[in-house]
Amino acid sequence: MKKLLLAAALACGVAAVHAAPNPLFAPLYTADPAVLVDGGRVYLFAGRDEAEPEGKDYVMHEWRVFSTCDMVNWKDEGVPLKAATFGWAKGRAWASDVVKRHGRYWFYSTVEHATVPGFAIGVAVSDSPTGPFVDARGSALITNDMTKQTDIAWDDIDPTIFVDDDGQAWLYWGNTVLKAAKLKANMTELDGPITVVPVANFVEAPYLHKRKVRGKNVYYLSYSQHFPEETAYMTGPSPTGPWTPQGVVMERNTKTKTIHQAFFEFNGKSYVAYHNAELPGGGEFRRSVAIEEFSYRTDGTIPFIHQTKT
Ligand code: FUB
Repeated sequence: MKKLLLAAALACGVAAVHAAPNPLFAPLYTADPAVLVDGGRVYLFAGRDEAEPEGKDYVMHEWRVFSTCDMVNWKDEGVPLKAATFGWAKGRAWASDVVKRHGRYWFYSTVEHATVPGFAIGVAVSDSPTGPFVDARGSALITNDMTKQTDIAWDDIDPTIFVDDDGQAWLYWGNTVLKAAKLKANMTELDGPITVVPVANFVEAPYLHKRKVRGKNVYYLSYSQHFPEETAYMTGPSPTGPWTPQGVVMERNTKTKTIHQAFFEFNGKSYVAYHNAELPGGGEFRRSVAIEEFSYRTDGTIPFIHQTKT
């Protein structure tokens, strides 16, 4: 029976009945998953944690991409983008998100700026979801102006990119303060002012997705709150809300303080990707991506989703 299931999954003719065992992508330590479903495959992008076992900070130079057509067998597609690809950046390949638009793939990435203090957001583009991606602007899309007293070096991180059915692209990002802006159709320029979205206890990792509930569009804005982090979300009737807080859907990690979720649908099933640090040898700066399958309630809300812990 097991062999039959494996053969079916390998052929990708049917949806797998279970997902690959967590944590994923051993022996690599990976974090900050972003997911793109395209052409019958799931592409999962993650930063690679390269810190030593007793490391005291993130060491991240590149993003990795893995793909599957059955949620069981993952292919390591290599390195689609490095922080060094952005000539204006100092390094530090923090969280990112990828979207398809105009038949091309757009990679929004957090990196540390070389000349403007703090982190910034760049945009890279490729004709393939597995890259190679190239800098689409030659400069940062978002820089940290550090002009306000409340500005911190890492408050312009963690982009999530969402293109709505009307073609409008929305970028959300931030740490401590959640920010939002429209993008022009070229995907490389802001279209209007940056707005601040008030969210109690918001820390980082915003993620915007949309689905139909009883025939109506529901937008889900999920994020990490508190520190150590837990995953919470809000829902609204548009990409700008108004937002109704819906509570916590994933618990804190015990081995790392961050989570960073991405919700997606594939072959009629719902999943959330996130990271903890359950891979042997893991820790605060040696995290591991995992995926849980779940079912939305009939009213569209997300049930509490337990992490796989070892
Ligand atoms: O991976 C570096 C940072 O840790 C990310 O930008 C945050 O979301 C947190 O996961």
